[in-house]
Amino acid sequence: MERTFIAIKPDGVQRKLAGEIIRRFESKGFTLVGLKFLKVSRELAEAHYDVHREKPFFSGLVEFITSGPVVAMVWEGEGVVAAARKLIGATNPLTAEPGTIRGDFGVNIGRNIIHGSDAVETAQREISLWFKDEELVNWQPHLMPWLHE
Ligand code: YYY
Ligand code: MG
Repeated sequence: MERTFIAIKPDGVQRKLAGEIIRRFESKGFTLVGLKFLKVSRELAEAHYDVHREKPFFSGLVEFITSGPVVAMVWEGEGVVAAARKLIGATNPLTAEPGTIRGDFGVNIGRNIIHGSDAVETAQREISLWFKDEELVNWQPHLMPWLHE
């Protein structure tokens, strides 16, 4: 079953949006398989955003993501990687559609509340970067027959 890595960034945590965000993923029908609350080290932040190392916003991004606690999660479900990106909305909250997390709660690209893996391979890389195997829970939610034919 497909899995994706989701992180509620320090602004989302400070703004008390964690419950609302988790509710949206739950309500959609995805399954939580990993969750932790942590202050991110510079080393983890730089590894996570390695693809953006040469970008002008990289140092500010690392500074921001290490500035306060984040909620790191792994969610599971059919097509969850792409569907989570839809729930999250466009990178810039100002242009993100209303109804998406960034569209509903954000105004600035540098404070866009949440991270979601952009592809299945990226998700696998990010999940193994943030979580040990034994921190992920394999379980079968009882509502599966009500979500799938
Ligand atoms: O995957 P996503 O988070 O939607 O965007 P990315 O293009 O991967 O950029 C990662 C992160 O960097 C973004 O969430 C905010 C920040 N950022 C920025 O501060 N300024 C930009 N011009 C582009 C991205
Ligand atoms: Mg990205």
